Amino acid sequence: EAAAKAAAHLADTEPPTIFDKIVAKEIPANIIYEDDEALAFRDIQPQAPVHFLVIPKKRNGLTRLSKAGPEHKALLGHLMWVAQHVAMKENLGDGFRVVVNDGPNGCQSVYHLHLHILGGRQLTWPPG
Ligand code: DGP
Repeated sequence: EAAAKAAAHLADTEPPTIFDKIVAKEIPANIIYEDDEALAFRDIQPQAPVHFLVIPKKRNGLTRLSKAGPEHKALLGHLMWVAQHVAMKENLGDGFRVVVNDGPNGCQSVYHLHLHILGGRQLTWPPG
């Protein structure tokens, strides 16, 4: 498993994104949760009263969800756990939404995997 993780990291030849600077605390962000593997911070363009992002600190090849391999399964599960953990701390007990935009058709703009968590109002369906 360690070898697979190292291989995924070596395969990550995409340029770094602004999220690496947020992880490194080189640019400010409103960080609301942090552990060894994940970071949660408020989205700079909030689409709901509560809108935060959950990201892996190390992208490790996960420029987008569709790049996920078996070696990413545990990390992906952890990010989902963080999403609901922070959502509860943010008083979103009445419900919230988790979104992953993937690629051009998904309107992804930052190529470092991130979960959007949106809540604090009645959301509508379908999304745009
Ligand atoms: P996506 O379109 O799914 O790739 O979402 C990227 C999100 O990242 C978008 O909602 C805006 C947010 N974002 C971009 N740059 C920054 C930044 O420098 N700081 C913060 N807090 N959020 C950012």
